[in-house]
Amino acid sequence: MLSAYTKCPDILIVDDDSTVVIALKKTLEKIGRVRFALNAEQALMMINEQHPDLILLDMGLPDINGLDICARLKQNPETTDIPILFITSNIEVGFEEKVFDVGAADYILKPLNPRVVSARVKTHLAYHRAIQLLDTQAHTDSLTNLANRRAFDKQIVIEFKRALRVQDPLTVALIDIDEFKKYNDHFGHIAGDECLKSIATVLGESVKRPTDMAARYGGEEFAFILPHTGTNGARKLLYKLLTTIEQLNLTHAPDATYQAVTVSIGYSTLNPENVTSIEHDYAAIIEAADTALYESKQKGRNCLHY
Ligand code: GH3
Ligand code: MG
Ligand code: MG
Ligand code: MG
Repeated sequence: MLSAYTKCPDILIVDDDSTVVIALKKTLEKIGRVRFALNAEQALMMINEQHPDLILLDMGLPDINGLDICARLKQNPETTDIPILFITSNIEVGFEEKVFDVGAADYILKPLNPRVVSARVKTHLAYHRAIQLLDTQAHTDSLTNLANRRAFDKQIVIEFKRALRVQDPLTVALIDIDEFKKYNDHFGHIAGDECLKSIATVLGESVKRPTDMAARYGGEEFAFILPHTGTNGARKLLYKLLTTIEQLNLTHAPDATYQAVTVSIGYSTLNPENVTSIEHDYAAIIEAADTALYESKQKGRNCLHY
């Protein structure tokens, strides 16, 4: 979670005047890793590939107007968060309004004063880091460090729409710790929290693709979002998870059914061709996984059901 906060910031300078680039580079190298582009086309390529933490953007570029580039980056969800500071000698009427209208964070006037540039860049990097940190915290469960319910709710909608668009299967699994009330009653809540963390670590490690998500759905219930995954693939992954958790051999309460802590799993796969309405069907896939989880509980726990 702290990586965004502590990493050396990447700064991109976009200016067609090489003397400006050299002067800025010298100033900003004390703050972060500095790259530069001499035109808009090169800049856009670098931004998409490297996702800088801050961009210093010349208003007057040879190929595309700086304002247009800024507007384009702000409209793209992938780049909208990157703070953009204009560098300009343009102080005509209405200029300030235009700069902020297109979503820039700030502007710096030429001739450049290195101390002012440095101070403004530091300020905006600090804002940017604070926002990133808050965003990470808002989407992370503080006990287990897994994605939280808010992150799950956002991601399931994104993945559902994507699955429909590319006609790709999507599996949702709900994973519930068996007889966890007995565990808490016997060992106490602090030990209960430790048990939740151990299970969560296994869950986090069992989803491997970058688009997979393991989340704490609530209490002692967890959820997986598995894009590009059909029923067979999901069954293999979830069966392995079931055994891995049992083999952790976390001693359960004496009155529990099994000696070790186990989980029950319910899962459901979306078949894109059968979908009739997005709102209804993405809730339906979670509901189906929940019904399947109930079946697993009914069948004696420590098992999975589709
Ligand atoms: P089942 O096998 O049917 O799922 O039984 P269960 O006891 O696991 O289910 P139940 O819903 O009756 O109880 C869930 C328990 O999980 C009760 C609650 O105290 C515990 N729990 C939920 N969240 C936390 C938490 O953050 N920390 C701890 N220690 N316990 C929690
Ligand atoms: Mg220029
Ligand atoms: Mg339970
Ligand atoms: Mg439960």
